[in-house]
Amino acid sequence: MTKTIATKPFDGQKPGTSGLRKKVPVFAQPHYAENFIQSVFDSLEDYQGKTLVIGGDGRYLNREVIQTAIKMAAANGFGKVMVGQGGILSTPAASNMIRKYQAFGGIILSASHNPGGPNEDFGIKYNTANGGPAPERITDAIYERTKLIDRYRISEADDVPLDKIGTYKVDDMEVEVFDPVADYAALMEELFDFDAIRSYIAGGFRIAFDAMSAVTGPYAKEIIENRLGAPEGSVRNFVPLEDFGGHHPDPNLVHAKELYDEVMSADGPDFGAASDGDGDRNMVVGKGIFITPSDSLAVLAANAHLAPAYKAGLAGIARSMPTSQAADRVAEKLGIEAYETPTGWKFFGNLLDAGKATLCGEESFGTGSNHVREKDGLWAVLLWLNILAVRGETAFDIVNKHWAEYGRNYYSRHDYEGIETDAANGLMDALREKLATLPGSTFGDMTVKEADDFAYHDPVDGSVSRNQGVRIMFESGSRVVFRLSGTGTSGATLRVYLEHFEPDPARHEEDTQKTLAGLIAYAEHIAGIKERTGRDAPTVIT
Ligand code: VG1
Ligand code: CO
Repeated sequence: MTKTIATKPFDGQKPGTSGLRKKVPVFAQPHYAENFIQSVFDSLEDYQGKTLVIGGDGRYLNREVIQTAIKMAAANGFGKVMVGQGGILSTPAASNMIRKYQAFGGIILSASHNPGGPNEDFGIKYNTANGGPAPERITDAIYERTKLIDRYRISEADDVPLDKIGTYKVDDMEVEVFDPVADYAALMEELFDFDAIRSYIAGGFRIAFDAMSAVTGPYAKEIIENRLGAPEGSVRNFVPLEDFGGHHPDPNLVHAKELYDEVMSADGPDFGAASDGDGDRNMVVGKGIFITPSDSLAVLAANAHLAPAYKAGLAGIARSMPTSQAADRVAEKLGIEAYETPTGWKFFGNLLDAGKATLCGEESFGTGSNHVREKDGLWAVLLWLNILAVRGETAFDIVNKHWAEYGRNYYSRHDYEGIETDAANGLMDALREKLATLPGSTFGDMTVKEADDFAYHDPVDGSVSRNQGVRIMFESGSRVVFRLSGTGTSGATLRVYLEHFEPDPARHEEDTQKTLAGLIAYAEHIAGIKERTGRDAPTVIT
């Protein structure tokens, strides 16, 4: 039986860089999640009788909202829901399920790398039939709908037994509870040379993978230990917990420091990797070297042909605007197109669908390819393993040789988290006002060449996305980029992206922060960060 429930709009249900993210107490208000889910359905057309994939990263509220979403899908006329066992489904695995089973779309419950728990974060994201995050046209429509919504539909049926694989009924709708790992693991086995990786590991190569008590645990256990033969214990923190063990499931040098230290120690593993809450991010560390996500994208692009799925070469490489330009140099050498998109994976979808790009990446620990329409943490780790196994060299040597060949893009991101929203907006507005006056101005020995507020013209559908970040580019090729985060749940986060290109191999062993000191000083000078935000140092440096 279906009920129609009267409701009133909530303010601020605007999807950000990657879906709607709020604190759990906000999400747990009566009708809050329901309003958003109904607004998603109301913004779609022709889904009657079709299939919806549902799953999440296992965080607090995951199971409750999954039950709600299933009952609402039934009441709104979907023909079938496919849901991961235990409510578990990583973001890239959800993308694969949507594509493989030709679903109409999917609902992913996650706030990614943000902490989970009764007072932490929760999120809902809608993905379309190509398996990718809904484009702005749809997220804008969803937001408009949330402002007007006055009723939602929900079935009165019982909860679905999420822990038991099988097929159930919710009113007339079928619900299939499936193994969230099997199809994904099969896909990875198609893409990569598992035999080569298996022998490399059997030969003594040691990997440590930290699932950070988040969604990748079951995937990494199955793939890295069971299928690739890494010894038990190679995958750690592999049980998804509702509060991620009280940690930030954010794989970077701050939150995955233990793993980093271990790989750097003389008797530690040869290679370390970690993934985030929903499994789409990756951090990779080789002995003696932390590989920045921007460098990782460039090195993976230069070596992708060593993996079976990419042996015919790449169609093109896409990176988000703040990501370093290291990948562009690889594209140039390969004679393929390089694309620059706004931050957020949704902008890669059209390029991948149109066959224009094969690999995509973001500086924020995101890398992926045309195998799905999301960034994919484990995929990146496996591509690294495939390359290491085939080349038989250390990650340290591979990256250093890469720099020697292409030059090194020194790169860092400085985040100022939890600053006042008004101060953050004021800072960005003031920067925008200055843009026209900047070209030709100097700071120390640096001269500004161009400055703008990045606008993206999608080459596939012609859509235009403006105000995607302030870029200041110097004659030397160095850059400073400023933008505000679109994934936070309290206050504002200012991100400052710093990049300096160094062609000379004699200068490839310098300290990154020291090398970028001039640009860091310029960023403070031009934006007045201290004066406007009261902060004299970033909260996170990656
Ligand atoms: C951040 C990253 C961005 C990434 C987004 C979603 O967005 O900078 O590159 O696509 O998170 O990733 P923002 O707007 O906070 O800078 V995930 O793993 O949080 O879904
Ligand atoms: Co994520």
